[in-house]
Amino acid sequence: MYKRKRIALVGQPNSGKSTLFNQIAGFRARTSNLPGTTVDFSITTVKMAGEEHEVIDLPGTYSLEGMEPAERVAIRYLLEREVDVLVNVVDASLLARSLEFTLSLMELKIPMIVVLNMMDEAERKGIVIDIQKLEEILGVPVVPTVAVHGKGIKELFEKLDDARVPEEIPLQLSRLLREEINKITEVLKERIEFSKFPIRFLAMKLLEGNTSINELVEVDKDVRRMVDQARAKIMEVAGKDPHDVIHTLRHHTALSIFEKVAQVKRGRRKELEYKLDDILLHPVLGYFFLTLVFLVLFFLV
Ligand SMILES: Nc1nc2c(ncn2[C@@H]2O[C@H](COP(=O)(O)OP(=O)(O)OP(=O)(O)O)[C@@H](O)[C@H]2O)c(=O)[nH]1
Ligand SMILES: [Mg+2]
Repeated sequence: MYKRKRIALVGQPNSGKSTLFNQIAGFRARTSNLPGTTVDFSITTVKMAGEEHEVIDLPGTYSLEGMEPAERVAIRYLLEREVDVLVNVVDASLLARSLEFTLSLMELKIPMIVVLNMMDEAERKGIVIDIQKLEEILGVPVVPTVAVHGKGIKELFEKLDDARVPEEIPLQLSRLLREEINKITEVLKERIEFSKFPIRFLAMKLLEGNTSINELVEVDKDVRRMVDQARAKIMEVAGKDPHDVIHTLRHHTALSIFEKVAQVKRGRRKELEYKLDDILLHPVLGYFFLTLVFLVLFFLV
């Protein structure tokens, strides 16, 4: 029987999720240049290529931590509801930074598609992205879009069926981290009968001290004690909270992916534009040119 797909738009604040949602839904959810515009989720049903889908616009979130109330709405939605396809909306002009969150989302093991939005902005900054290479590295479809102009939305829906659970991109974990994660994973496996998420993901999040996971997953006293001991051990050896250690590793992995797929070029025309900007917007020279323009206008009129 045909099952309607539930598609969640997830990504960092200001990446263009609501703009994409509006284009899909044909109505106006609130968008603005301020991060944190969407604070609750909106749902719409769309019919594309004869199939009905449910699309959910989630508040922006920088990580799976959930520091802000709006971020928590997004994370809880992802963790509690059945999502068939996770559409990770990324600001292509801030690719290096955005890939960190993409790597976190990949750990959820939900079929995924990456939308590289703001391609116009990336182009303006001279960032050239090798889409095919990024697809190969991430192991999921990557669709370039310019949501404000409705570009790429048809292609996104065409690729829905190609969404797949990403393979894990391993972080360069130290032996100690690996051992502690494995230990917690083994104990969790014995105690948790059913989990929507990979047990290893849960183990890692407990070790990181992730608040959202701690609120959602009930673990007994023994596991809690074990996690606390592991956290203390890592803190002692690395001199940092396990969360910070793992965050740094994810940051390095994201950066190395960025370096493999992106090039920053400044065309000659762009160079000229930047030089002109520098002169015309100069704190002192700028006023001189402004006065000159007024004088020219004055004599012309
Ligand atoms: N240049 C350009 N601007 C875009 C594009 N897509 C969205 N924007 C603009 O980016 C800003 C943020 O867009 P939103 O859709 O509100 O972003 P969001 O991801 O929903 O933000 P939060 O709800 O805060 O998470 C708006 O001013 C949009 O008009 C795009 O492809 N290109
Ligand atoms: Mg929004």
